[in-house]
Amino acid sequence: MESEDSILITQPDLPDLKEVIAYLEQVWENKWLTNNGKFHKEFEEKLAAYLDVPYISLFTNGTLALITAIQQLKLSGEVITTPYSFIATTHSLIWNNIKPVFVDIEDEYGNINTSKIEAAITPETTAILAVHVYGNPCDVDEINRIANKHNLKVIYDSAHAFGVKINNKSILQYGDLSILSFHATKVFNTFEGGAIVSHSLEVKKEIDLLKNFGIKDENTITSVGINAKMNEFQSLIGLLQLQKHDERIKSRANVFFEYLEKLEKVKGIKIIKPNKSAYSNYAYLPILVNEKEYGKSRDELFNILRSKNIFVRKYFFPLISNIPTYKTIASANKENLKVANSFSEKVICLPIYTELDSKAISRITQIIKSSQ
Ligand code: T4K
Repeated sequence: MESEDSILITQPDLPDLKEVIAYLEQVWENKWLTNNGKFHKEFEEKLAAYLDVPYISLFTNGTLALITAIQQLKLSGEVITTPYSFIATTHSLIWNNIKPVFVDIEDEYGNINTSKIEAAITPETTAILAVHVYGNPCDVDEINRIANKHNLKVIYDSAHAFGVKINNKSILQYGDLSILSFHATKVFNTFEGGAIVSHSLEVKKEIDLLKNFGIKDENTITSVGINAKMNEFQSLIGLLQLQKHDERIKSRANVFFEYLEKLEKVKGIKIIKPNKSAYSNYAYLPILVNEKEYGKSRDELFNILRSKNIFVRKYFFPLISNIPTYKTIASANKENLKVANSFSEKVICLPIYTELDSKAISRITQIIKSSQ
C-alpha cells in the first residue's frame, strides 16, 4: 500500500490549473466539446510543427491510434512484431484479425532484432510492427531496407518515443505510420490521448475518417470507422503541456544522469542507456538485474524495493508471447525469443519523472546498492 514516503514509478506533469481554467472558460462559452473543435485544430497544428512531422491525427488514446493505423494500411495475414512491449501492441493486431509473428529483440536496447526479421517473412506477411521501446530508436534504416526489399509496410509503435530524434531527424519521420500515446504515465500527457503521424494529406484524411465512424459528410459514410476522436479537454491540456515540454525533458535528463552516476558501478546492474546518436526523452529508467553478478534475483530486488515503498514496475513482464492468449502461436516459442525472455525476467523500471529529487534518487539507489 502507498504511504507518505512512497515513490511511484511516475508522476504526471500537469499544466498550470489557472491556465486550464482559462481555456475551459472558452469551452464553456463555445459549447464545442469534441469533433474537431478549436483547441483540437490548434493542438494538431502546433504538435505537428513541434514534432517536425507533416501530418498528425489526434486520437483519444494510443491503442485506438494503433488499431486504426493498421486498418488504414489495410494489413492482413501476418505481421512481424516484437513480444517485448506493452500488451496493446499485439492486441491491436488481433483487433484487425491479423496473426502476430514474434521476432526476438537485440540485447542493447530491447528493440526488434532486425537480423532475425527476414527469416520470419512468409508469403502471408504484410508488415512490420516495431516498437521504439523505452523511447530508444529501432534500427530504422535496416527495417526500411527489409521492408522495401519484401514490399512490406512499416508501423512504428512510438508510444514511448515522443520528441525523440535520431541523427537530428524526428524518429516519427520513419515508416509508413507511427503512433504516439499521451497517457498520464507518458513523458507527454493529455490525461489520455494518442496520435497517428502520417506522411501525406490523402492518408491523413483517410485516418481522420476512420476515427470518426467513416463519416465523410452528412450524407456519405465511406468506411467502417470507429469513434476515436480526441476531445477539446484533452486538446487544450495538450496545448498547455507543449509549452513546457522542453524544460521537462531537461529535468528528466538530469534525473537519468544522476541515477546513472550512482548505479553505473554496481555489479550485476545494467542500465539500458539511450542511443548515443539519439536525442532522448528519458521516458523510462530500465535496469537489468543479473542474478549471478548481483547476488539477488530481479524478483528479490523488486520485492525489497516494494517493501520500502518504492513502486518500481516490471515493464515488460509478463512477456506478451508468454500470456495465455499468445503462447500457443508457433513464434511464441521461448527458444525463438531468448533475449526477450531474458529481458523480461531481469528488468525493473525505476521511478523517473521531472520532479523526482536527489533525495529520492539517493534513497532508491542506496537500497539497490545495499541489497546486494
Ligand atoms: N504501445 C506501447 C508500447 C505502450 O507502452 C502503450 C501504453 C500503448 C501502446 C497504448 O497507449 P495508450 O492506449 O495507453 O495511450 C501504463 C499505461 O496505462 C499505458 O498507457 C502504458 N503504455 C503502459 C506502459 O503503462 P500501467 O498498468 O502500468 O498503469 P498504472 O495505472 O498502473 O500506472 C502506473 C503508475 O503511474 C501508477 O502506479 C502511478 C502513476 N500514475 C498513473 C496514472 C494513470 C499517476 O501518478 N497518475 C495517473 O493518472 O500501464
